[in-house]
Amino acid sequence: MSAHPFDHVESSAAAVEARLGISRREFSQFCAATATTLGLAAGSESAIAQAVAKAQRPSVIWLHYQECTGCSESLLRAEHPTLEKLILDTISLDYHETLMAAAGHQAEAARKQSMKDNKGKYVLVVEGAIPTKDNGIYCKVGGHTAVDIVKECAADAAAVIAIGSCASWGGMPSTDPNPTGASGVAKVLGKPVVTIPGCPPNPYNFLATVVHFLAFGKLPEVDKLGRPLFAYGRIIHEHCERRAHFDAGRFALEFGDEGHRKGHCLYKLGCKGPETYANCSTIGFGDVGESNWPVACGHPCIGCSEQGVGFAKPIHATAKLVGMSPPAGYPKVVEEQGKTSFAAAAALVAIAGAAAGASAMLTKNLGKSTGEAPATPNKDA
Ligand code: FSX
Ligand code: SF4
Ligand code: F3S
Repeated sequence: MSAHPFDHVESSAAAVEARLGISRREFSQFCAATATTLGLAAGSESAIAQAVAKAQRPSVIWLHYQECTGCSESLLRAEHPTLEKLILDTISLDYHETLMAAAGHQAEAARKQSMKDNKGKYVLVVEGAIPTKDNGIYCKVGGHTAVDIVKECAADAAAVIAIGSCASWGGMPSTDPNPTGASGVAKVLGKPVVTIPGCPPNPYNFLATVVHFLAFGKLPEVDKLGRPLFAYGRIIHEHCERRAHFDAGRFALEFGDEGHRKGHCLYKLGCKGPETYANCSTIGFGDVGESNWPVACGHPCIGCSEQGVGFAKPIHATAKLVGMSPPAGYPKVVEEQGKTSFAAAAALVAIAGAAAGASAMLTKNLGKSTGEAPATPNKDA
Protein backbone atom coordinates (compact mmCIF):
# COMPACT_ATOMS: atom_id res chain seq x y z
CA MET A 1 0.00 0.00 0.00
CA SER A 2 1.42 3.39 -0.93
CA ALA A 3 2.27 5.82 1.84
CA HIS A 4 -0.31 8.45 2.62
CA PRO A 5 1.06 11.93 1.81
CA PHE A 6 0.45 12.94 5.40
CA ASP A 7 2.14 9.94 7.03
CA HIS A 8 5.43 11.76 7.61
CA VAL A 9 3.63 14.59 9.34
CA GLU A 10 1.52 12.20 11.36
CA SER A 11 2.80 13.37 14.70
CA SER A 12 2.46 17.02 13.69
CA ALA A 13 -1.03 16.35 12.41
CA ALA A 14 -1.91 14.76 15.73
CA ALA A 15 -0.66 17.93 17.41
CA VAL A 16 -2.83 20.02 15.09
CA GLU A 17 -5.75 17.75 15.86
CA ALA A 18 -5.29 18.43 19.54
CA ARG A 19 -4.71 22.16 19.07
CA LEU A 20 -7.62 22.79 16.75
CA GLY A 21 -10.03 20.13 17.85
CA ILE A 22 -10.40 18.89 14.28
CA SER A 23 -9.86 15.42 12.88
CA ARG A 24 -6.93 14.45 10.74
CA ARG A 25 -9.39 13.97 7.90
CA GLU A 26 -10.65 17.56 8.24
CA PHE A 27 -7.07 18.81 8.41
CA SER A 28 -6.19 16.84 5.26
CA GLN A 29 -9.24 18.24 3.51
CA PHE A 30 -8.25 21.79 4.49
CA CYS A 31 -4.71 21.32 3.13
CA ALA A 32 -5.97 19.78 -0.10
CA ALA A 33 -8.56 22.56 -0.55
CA THR A 34 -5.94 25.25 0.08
CA ALA A 35 -3.57 23.61 -2.44
CA THR A 36 -6.40 23.56 -4.98
CA THR A 37 -7.32 27.20 -4.27
CA LEU A 38 -3.69 28.13 -4.83
CA GLY A 39 -3.64 26.17 -8.07
CA LEU A 40 -0.68 24.07 -6.88
CA ALA A 41 0.43 20.77 -8.36
CA ALA A 42 -0.78 17.49 -6.90
CA GLY A 43 1.21 16.58 -3.79
CA SER A 44 1.63 20.18 -2.64
CA GLU A 45 -0.87 19.57 0.14
CA SER A 46 1.87 17.71 1.96
CA ALA A 47 4.07 20.85 2.13
CA ILE A 48 1.05 22.85 3.27
CA ALA A 49 0.27 20.27 5.95
CA GLN A 50 3.81 20.45 7.29
CA ALA A 51 3.85 24.23 7.30
CA VAL A 52 0.50 24.55 9.06
CA ALA A 53 1.29 21.76 11.49
CA LYS A 54 4.45 23.51 12.69
CA ALA A 55 3.92 25.09 16.05
CA GLN A 56 5.92 28.15 14.97
CA ARG A 57 3.48 30.65 13.60
CA PRO A 58 4.46 33.90 11.96
CA SER A 59 3.75 36.99 13.99
CA VAL A 60 1.13 39.14 12.31
CA ILE A 61 0.63 42.83 12.97
CA TRP A 62 -2.81 43.85 11.69
CA LEU A 63 -3.54 47.55 11.31
CA HIS A 64 -6.98 49.13 10.82
CA TYR A 65 -7.70 52.47 9.23
CA GLN A 66 -10.54 53.84 7.09
CA GLU A 67 -12.86 50.85 6.74
CA CYS A 68 -15.86 49.01 8.19
CA THR A 69 -13.94 46.04 9.66
CA GLY A 70 -15.75 43.82 7.18
CA CYS A 71 -12.45 42.19 6.21
CA SER A 72 -11.87 41.00 9.78
CA GLU A 73 -15.52 40.07 10.14
CA SER A 74 -15.54 37.96 7.02
CA LEU A 75 -12.47 36.19 8.30
CA LEU A 76 -13.96 35.46 11.69
CA ARG A 77 -17.66 35.06 10.99
CA ALA A 78 -17.26 32.15 8.63
CA GLU A 79 -19.84 29.46 9.36
CA HIS A 80 -17.36 26.64 9.38
CA PRO A 81 -15.66 26.65 12.79
CA THR A 82 -12.39 25.23 11.55
CA LEU A 83 -11.80 28.24 9.34
CA GLU A 84 -11.54 30.77 12.13
CA LYS A 85 -9.65 28.29 14.28
CA LEU A 86 -7.18 27.68 11.50
CA ILE A 87 -6.73 31.37 10.82
CA LEU A 88 -6.07 32.14 14.45
CA ASP A 89 -3.91 29.08 14.85
CA THR A 90 -1.93 29.44 11.65
CA ILE A 91 -0.78 32.92 12.47
CA SER A 92 0.12 34.57 15.74
CA LEU A 93 -2.09 37.61 15.69
CA ASP A 94 0.00 39.80 17.97
CA TYR A 95 -1.66 43.12 17.25
CA HIS A 96 -5.22 43.57 15.98
CA GLU A 97 -7.12 46.55 17.31
CA THR A 98 -10.54 44.92 17.05
CA LEU A 99 -9.65 41.57 18.53
CA MET A 100 -6.93 42.22 21.09
CA ALA A 101 -7.80 42.58 24.75
CA ALA A 102 -5.17 45.28 25.33
CA ALA A 103 -6.04 48.94 24.86
CA GLY A 104 -4.32 52.32 24.84
CA HIS A 105 -0.63 52.44 25.72
CA GLN A 106 -0.64 48.72 26.53
CA ALA A 107 -1.72 47.93 22.96
CA GLU A 108 0.93 50.23 21.48
CA ALA A 109 3.55 48.58 23.68
CA ALA A 110 2.43 45.13 22.46
CA ARG A 111 2.85 46.22 18.85
CA LYS A 112 6.32 47.63 19.42
CA GLN A 113 7.42 44.57 21.42
CA SER A 114 6.19 42.20 18.75
CA MET A 115 7.97 44.19 16.03
CA LYS A 116 11.19 44.11 18.06
CA ASP A 117 10.98 40.38 18.86
CA ASN A 118 10.17 39.43 15.28
CA LYS A 119 12.22 42.00 13.41
CA GLY A 120 12.40 41.12 9.72
CA LYS A 121 10.12 38.12 10.19
CA TYR A 122 6.62 39.38 10.89
CA VAL A 123 3.83 39.81 8.38
CA LEU A 124 2.16 43.20 8.24
CA VAL A 125 -1.51 43.18 7.27
CA VAL A 126 -3.25 46.48 6.63
CA GLU A 127 -7.04 46.74 6.52
CA GLY A 128 -8.61 50.02 5.45
CA ALA A 129 -7.54 52.99 3.40
CA ILE A 130 -4.93 55.46 4.60
CA PRO A 131 -5.86 59.15 4.56
CA THR A 132 -3.00 61.16 3.07
CA LYS A 133 -4.54 64.61 2.69
CA ASP A 134 -3.47 67.40 5.07
CA ASN A 135 -0.51 65.38 6.35
CA GLY A 136 -2.73 62.42 7.20
CA ILE A 137 -4.50 64.10 10.12
CA TYR A 138 -7.82 62.37 9.40
CA CYS A 139 -6.79 59.12 11.06
CA LYS A 140 -4.53 58.87 14.08
CA VAL A 141 -3.83 56.05 16.55
CA GLY A 142 -1.93 56.78 19.76
CA GLY A 143 -1.18 60.29 18.50
CA HIS A 144 0.47 59.11 15.27
CA THR A 145 -0.97 59.30 11.78
CA ALA A 146 -1.89 56.14 9.89
CA VAL A 147 0.70 57.12 7.26
CA ASP A 148 3.50 57.17 9.85
CA ILE A 149 2.46 53.92 11.56
CA VAL A 150 2.18 52.01 8.28
CA LYS A 151 5.65 53.20 7.25
CA GLU A 152 7.08 52.32 10.66
CA CYS A 153 5.54 48.83 10.68
CA ALA A 154 6.43 48.08 7.06
CA ALA A 155 10.10 48.92 7.54
CA ASP A 156 10.96 45.63 9.28
CA ALA A 157 8.19 43.39 7.93
CA ALA A 158 8.99 40.21 6.01
CA ALA A 159 5.89 40.73 3.91
CA VAL A 160 3.13 43.33 3.59
CA ILE A 161 -0.42 42.32 2.68
CA ALA A 162 -3.17 44.87 1.97
CA ILE A 163 -6.47 43.18 2.78
CA GLY A 164 -9.67 44.53 1.26
CA SER A 165 -10.27 47.07 -1.47
CA CYS A 166 -9.75 50.00 0.92
CA ALA A 167 -6.17 48.99 1.70
CA SER A 168 -5.55 47.85 -1.87
CA TRP A 169 -6.25 51.16 -3.57
CA GLY A 170 -8.51 53.29 -1.37
CA GLY A 171 -11.79 51.45 -2.00
CA MET A 172 -15.02 52.92 -0.72
CA PRO A 173 -13.43 55.75 1.34
CA SER A 174 -11.69 57.00 -1.82
CA THR A 175 -14.95 57.47 -3.70
CA ASP A 176 -14.91 60.77 -5.59
CA PRO A 177 -14.30 63.46 -4.32
CA ASN A 178 -12.17 61.52 -1.82
CA PRO A 179 -12.19 64.23 0.87
CA THR A 180 -9.44 62.67 3.01
CA GLY A 181 -7.11 61.57 0.22
CA ALA A 182 -7.81 57.91 1.10
CA SER A 183 -5.08 55.79 -0.51
CA GLY A 184 -3.87 52.23 -0.70
CA VAL A 185 -0.85 50.80 1.10
CA ALA A 186 1.36 50.52 -1.99
CA LYS A 187 0.88 54.19 -2.78
CA VAL A 188 1.74 55.23 0.77
CA LEU A 189 4.83 53.00 0.94
CA GLY A 190 5.88 53.80 -2.61
CA LYS A 191 6.46 50.12 -3.36
CA PRO A 192 4.34 47.17 -4.44
CA VAL A 193 2.58 45.04 -1.82
CA VAL A 194 0.36 41.99 -2.08
CA THR A 195 -3.27 43.07 -2.35
CA ILE A 196 -6.34 40.97 -1.56
CA PRO A 197 -9.11 43.26 -2.82
CA GLY A 198 -12.83 42.77 -2.28
CA CYS A 199 -15.25 44.51 0.03
CA PRO A 200 -14.87 42.31 1.90
CA PRO A 201 -12.47 39.88 0.24
CA ASN A 202 -12.99 36.16 0.46
CA PRO A 203 -11.22 34.94 3.62
CA TYR A 204 -9.82 31.93 1.77
CA ASN A 205 -7.86 34.21 -0.53
CA PHE A 206 -6.14 35.75 2.48
CA LEU A 207 -5.65 32.44 4.24
CA ALA A 208 -4.28 30.74 1.12
CA THR A 209 -1.84 33.64 0.65
CA VAL A 210 -0.57 33.28 4.23
CA VAL A 211 -0.37 29.51 3.95
CA HIS A 212 1.64 29.88 0.74
CA PHE A 213 4.03 32.15 2.62
CA LEU A 214 4.32 29.56 5.40
CA ALA A 215 4.78 26.60 3.11
CA PHE A 216 7.14 28.09 0.54
CA GLY A 217 8.72 31.06 2.33
CA LYS A 218 7.43 33.53 -0.24
CA LEU A 219 4.20 35.15 -1.25
CA PRO A 220 2.28 33.80 -4.27
CA GLU A 221 2.71 35.14 -7.78
CA VAL A 222 0.83 38.37 -8.33
CA ASP A 223 -0.34 40.58 -11.19
CA LYS A 224 0.72 44.20 -11.70
CA LEU A 225 -1.78 45.35 -9.07
CA GLY A 226 -0.29 42.97 -6.51
CA ARG A 227 -3.22 40.55 -6.66
CA PRO A 228 -2.42 36.83 -6.25
CA LEU A 229 -3.01 35.23 -9.62
CA PHE A 230 -4.54 32.12 -8.07
CA ALA A 231 -7.49 34.25 -6.96
CA TYR A 232 -7.59 37.23 -9.32
CA GLY A 233 -6.21 35.79 -12.56
CA ARG A 234 -9.56 35.51 -14.33
CA ILE A 235 -12.66 37.62 -14.72
CA ILE A 236 -15.79 36.59 -12.83
CA HIS A 237 -17.81 36.41 -16.04
CA GLU A 238 -15.70 33.48 -17.26
CA HIS A 239 -16.99 31.18 -14.54
CA CYS A 240 -20.39 32.61 -13.78
CA GLU A 241 -23.26 30.20 -13.39
CA ARG A 242 -25.45 32.61 -15.42
CA ARG A 243 -22.98 32.79 -18.29
CA ALA A 244 -25.05 30.52 -20.59
CA HIS A 245 -27.89 33.06 -20.30
CA PHE A 246 -25.53 35.89 -21.26
CA ASP A 247 -24.38 33.98 -24.34
CA ALA A 248 -27.95 33.17 -25.30
CA GLY A 249 -29.13 36.75 -24.81
CA ARG A 250 -31.40 36.03 -21.86
CA PHE A 251 -31.28 38.95 -19.43
CA ALA A 252 -33.10 40.22 -16.38
CA LEU A 253 -34.19 43.76 -17.25
CA GLU A 254 -35.38 44.79 -13.83
CA PHE A 255 -35.41 43.29 -10.36
CA GLY A 256 -38.29 40.87 -9.96
CA ASP A 257 -39.14 40.54 -13.66
CA GLU A 258 -39.49 37.17 -15.32
CA GLY A 259 -35.83 37.04 -16.40
CA HIS A 260 -34.71 37.85 -12.87
CA ARG A 261 -36.96 35.20 -11.37
CA LYS A 262 -35.67 32.63 -13.84
CA GLY A 263 -32.05 33.33 -12.97
CA HIS A 264 -31.09 35.00 -16.24
CA CYS A 265 -27.94 37.06 -16.73
CA LEU A 266 -27.71 40.30 -14.72
CA TYR A 267 -25.58 42.20 -17.24
CA LYS A 268 -28.32 44.68 -18.06
CA LEU A 269 -28.85 45.39 -14.37
CA GLY A 270 -25.25 46.54 -14.24
CA CYS A 271 -23.34 43.36 -13.42
CA LYS A 272 -19.62 44.15 -13.47
CA GLY A 273 -18.60 40.48 -13.68
CA PRO A 274 -17.31 41.02 -17.24
CA GLU A 275 -14.67 43.52 -16.06
CA THR A 276 -13.87 42.27 -12.56
CA TYR A 277 -11.02 39.93 -11.76
CA ALA A 278 -11.88 37.68 -8.80
CA ASN A 279 -12.82 34.12 -7.93
CA CYS A 280 -16.16 34.91 -6.22
CA SER A 281 -18.05 32.75 -8.70
CA THR A 282 -15.92 29.70 -8.04
CA ILE A 283 -15.32 29.62 -4.29
CA GLY A 284 -18.35 31.45 -2.88
CA PHE A 285 -18.69 33.18 0.45
CA GLY A 286 -19.69 32.35 4.00
CA ASP A 287 -18.04 28.93 3.97
CA VAL A 288 -21.25 27.29 2.78
CA GLY A 289 -19.99 26.23 -0.63
CA GLU A 290 -20.83 27.37 -4.13
CA SER A 291 -23.78 29.52 -5.09
CA ASN A 292 -23.33 31.92 -2.23
CA TRP A 293 -21.99 35.04 -3.86
CA PRO A 294 -23.67 38.27 -5.06
CA VAL A 295 -24.78 37.09 -8.53
CA ALA A 296 -26.06 33.76 -7.20
CA CYS A 297 -28.13 35.74 -4.68
CA GLY A 298 -29.73 37.74 -7.52
CA HIS A 299 -27.72 40.96 -7.31
CA PRO A 300 -25.32 42.13 -9.99
CA CYS A 301 -21.63 42.11 -9.10
CA ILE A 302 -20.71 45.75 -8.37
CA GLY A 303 -17.02 45.09 -9.03
CA CYS A 304 -16.12 45.64 -5.39
CA SER A 305 -12.70 44.06 -5.93
CA GLU A 306 -11.79 45.96 -9.09
CA GLN A 307 -10.04 49.30 -8.93
CA GLY A 308 -11.77 51.80 -11.22
CA VAL A 309 -15.01 49.79 -11.18
CA GLY A 310 -16.21 49.25 -7.61
CA PHE A 311 -17.13 52.55 -5.90
CA ALA A 312 -16.20 54.33 -9.12
CA LYS A 313 -18.84 53.36 -11.68
CA PRO A 314 -22.57 53.67 -11.08
CA ILE A 315 -23.91 50.33 -9.82
CA HIS A 316 -26.41 49.94 -12.65
CA ALA A 317 -24.22 51.18 -15.53
CA THR A 318 -23.44 48.36 -17.93
CA ALA A 319 -19.96 46.87 -17.74
CA LYS A 320 -17.18 46.97 -20.24
CA LEU A 321 -16.62 43.52 -21.74
CA VAL A 322 -12.95 42.89 -20.98
CA GLY A 323 -11.09 40.65 -23.38
CA MET A 324 -14.15 39.15 -24.97
CA SER A 325 -16.99 39.98 -27.29
CA PRO A 326 -19.92 37.70 -28.04
CA PRO A 327 -19.78 35.91 -31.40
CA ALA A 328 -21.73 37.64 -34.17
CA GLY A 329 -24.26 34.80 -34.16
CA TYR A 330 -25.32 35.58 -30.61
CA PRO A 331 -27.88 38.18 -29.68
CA LYS A 332 -26.40 41.64 -29.16
CA VAL A 333 -25.85 42.29 -25.48
CA VAL A 334 -26.61 45.98 -25.86
CA GLU A 335 -29.62 45.73 -28.16
CA GLU A 336 -32.51 47.70 -26.82
CA GLN A 337 -34.92 45.25 -25.32
CA GLY A 338 -38.36 46.27 -24.14
CA LYS A 339 -38.29 49.46 -26.22
CA THR A 340 -41.52 50.72 -27.68
CA SER A 341 -41.34 52.80 -30.84
CA PHE A 342 -43.06 56.16 -30.96
CA ALA A 343 -45.14 54.97 -33.94
CA ALA A 344 -46.32 51.88 -32.10
CA ALA A 345 -47.13 53.94 -29.04
CA ALA A 346 -49.10 56.43 -31.12
CA ALA A 347 -51.06 53.55 -32.66
CA LEU A 348 -51.73 52.20 -29.22
CA VAL A 349 -52.97 55.56 -28.08
CA ALA A 350 -55.27 55.83 -31.08
CA ILE A 351 -56.69 52.35 -30.62
CA ALA A 352 -57.19 52.40 -26.89
CA GLY A 353 -57.94 56.08 -26.56
CA ALA A 354 -55.99 56.01 -23.35
CA ALA A 355 -53.51 58.76 -24.00
CA ALA A 356 -52.47 59.23 -20.41
CA GLY A 357 -51.96 55.54 -19.70
CA ALA A 358 -50.10 54.89 -22.93
CA SER A 359 -47.69 57.76 -22.51
CA ALA A 360 -46.97 56.50 -19.01
CA MET A 361 -46.16 53.05 -20.42
CA LEU A 362 -43.99 54.57 -23.13
CA THR A 363 -41.99 56.45 -20.53
CA LYS A 364 -41.65 53.32 -18.45
CA ASN A 365 -40.53 51.16 -21.36
CA LEU A 366 -38.09 53.70 -22.66
CA GLY A 367 -36.62 53.88 -19.20
CA LYS A 368 -36.29 50.11 -19.22
CA SER A 369 -34.42 49.97 -22.52
CA THR A 370 -30.66 50.05 -22.28
CA GLY A 371 -29.58 53.47 -23.34
CA GLU A 372 -26.72 53.67 -20.84
CA ALA A 373 -23.44 55.17 -21.86
CA PRO A 374 -20.67 52.57 -22.23
CA ALA A 375 -18.64 52.10 -19.06
CA THR A 376 -15.26 53.79 -18.87
CA PRO A 377 -12.41 51.40 -19.73
CA ASN A 378 -10.62 50.03 -16.70
CA LYS A 379 -7.10 51.27 -17.22
CA ASP A 380 -5.68 49.33 -14.29
CA ALA A 381 -6.71 45.83 -15.20
FE1 FSX B 1 -14.99 47.02 5.02
FE2 FSX B 1 -12.35 46.05 5.05
FE3 FSX B 1 -14.86 46.92 2.56
FE4 FSX B 1 -12.82 48.14 3.24
O1 FSX B 1 -13.15 45.20 3.85
S1 FSX B 1 -15.77 45.29 3.80
S2 FSX B 1 -14.98 48.87 3.77
S3 FSX B 1 -12.77 46.66 1.65
O2 FSX B 1 -11.43 47.53 4.45
O3 FSX B 1 -13.60 46.45 6.29
FE1 SF4 C 1 -22.73 36.38 -14.70
FE2 SF4 C 1 -22.72 38.99 -14.59
FE3 SF4 C 1 -21.47 37.74 -16.60
FE4 SF4 C 1 -24.13 37.78 -16.51
S1 SF4 C 1 -22.77 39.56 -16.78
S2 SF4 C 1 -22.83 36.01 -16.92
S3 SF4 C 1 -24.52 37.67 -14.29
S4 SF4 C 1 -20.92 37.67 -14.44
FE1 F3S D 1 -17.53 41.93 -5.05
FE2 F3S D 1 -18.48 41.26 -7.37
FE3 F3S D 1 -17.30 39.47 -5.93
S1 F3S D 1 -19.41 42.67 -5.94
S2 F3S D 1 -17.81 40.10 -3.88
S3 F3S D 1 -16.35 41.28 -6.81
S4 F3S D 1 -19.11 39.19 -7.16
